[in-house]
Amino acid sequence: MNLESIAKRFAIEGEVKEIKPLGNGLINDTYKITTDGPKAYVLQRVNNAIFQDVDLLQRNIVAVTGHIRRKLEAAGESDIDRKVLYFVPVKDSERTWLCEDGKYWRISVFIPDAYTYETVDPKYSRFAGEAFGRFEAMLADLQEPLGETIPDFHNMELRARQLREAVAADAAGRMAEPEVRAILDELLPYEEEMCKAERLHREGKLPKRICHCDTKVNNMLFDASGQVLCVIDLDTVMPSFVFSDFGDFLRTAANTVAEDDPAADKVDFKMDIFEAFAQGYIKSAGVFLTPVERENLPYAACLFPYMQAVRFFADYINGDTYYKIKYPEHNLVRTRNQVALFKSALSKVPQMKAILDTL
Ligand code: GN1
Ligand code: MG
Repeated sequence: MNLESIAKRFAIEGEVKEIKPLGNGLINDTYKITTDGPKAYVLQRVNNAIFQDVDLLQRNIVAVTGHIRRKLEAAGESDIDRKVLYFVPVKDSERTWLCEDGKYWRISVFIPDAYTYETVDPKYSRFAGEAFGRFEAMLADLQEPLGETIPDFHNMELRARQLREAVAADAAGRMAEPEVRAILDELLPYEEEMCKAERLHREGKLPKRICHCDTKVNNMLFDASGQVLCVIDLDTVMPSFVFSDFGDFLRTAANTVAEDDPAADKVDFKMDIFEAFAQGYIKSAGVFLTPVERENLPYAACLFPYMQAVRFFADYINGDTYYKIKYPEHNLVRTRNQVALFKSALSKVPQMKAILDTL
């Protein structure tokens, strides 16, 4: 496949000089394009096995980035091109995606002098909390309805059902492994408790708002001084519970180790990261959060490691059909890690509540 010929079909400036891999996402393939012009670009192949409606996905993203851009302009912000992503249209078209041989492509302008991190200290965690809260706040008045790019993406009831289906089908014959049984027995008792958000929503007590839904630490760009420039990886921006953004950030940032570290005994949920993130988040999101949303933030901090454990585990049982893996046990290692994080977070709920009470 010729990446350069794909790139040339978009309205980019200058001649392509080099295209090389960028980042470490588990879903899409990402490349950086350098040109002889003033701008560099990010080329991505969107994984359309996972994101089945790329047109809807790109329309969501264009609506969101356009809305944020207009807000930044109205607020008289400087350096706006580094504070919101811009997707380049295909030549002679308004569309921002291209399908070639069944593969879907898009290009955004590369933001220079920006840094991503796999871990954060409390100071950066506070900046991140504020940035994700601001992201949600800025989108609160978006008129255009957004579609769900992955239907029921963070629906715990669905994820629990998918795990049960994986267990029943046992497609890879992995249910015979004693450890797999043991992990299942460990996870199931919490299922009902973890499905609380869907119940609250059905009872009309919990709204859906536009959320980012993939608030991993490395989905945020910082400038050299540590200020947050913008939020990236917008494929999953869709209506969800605010728990998504609060919980998924802490799932990656408050873990003492990476989500796939095999040393599950070293996993611990870091309260200083929680406290700083909560401070930042409440500062910018406090204006719109309802009491039910606010009082359930500790639940969100437990829900996301739990949901991720269920998702990694179901993928392991299914024979690794969803997440990219680097070795055969990778999804099992990820599962153990997330189960340990879930348990650590659960044991710290009283401390989380005490912190939130002070904010
Ligand atoms: C995937 O796109 P990426 O690799 O940041 C996944 C997230 C998971 C994450 C686990 C669309 O995110 O939901 O939390 O892996 N994205 C999708 O690392 O499933
Ligand atoms: Mg990512």
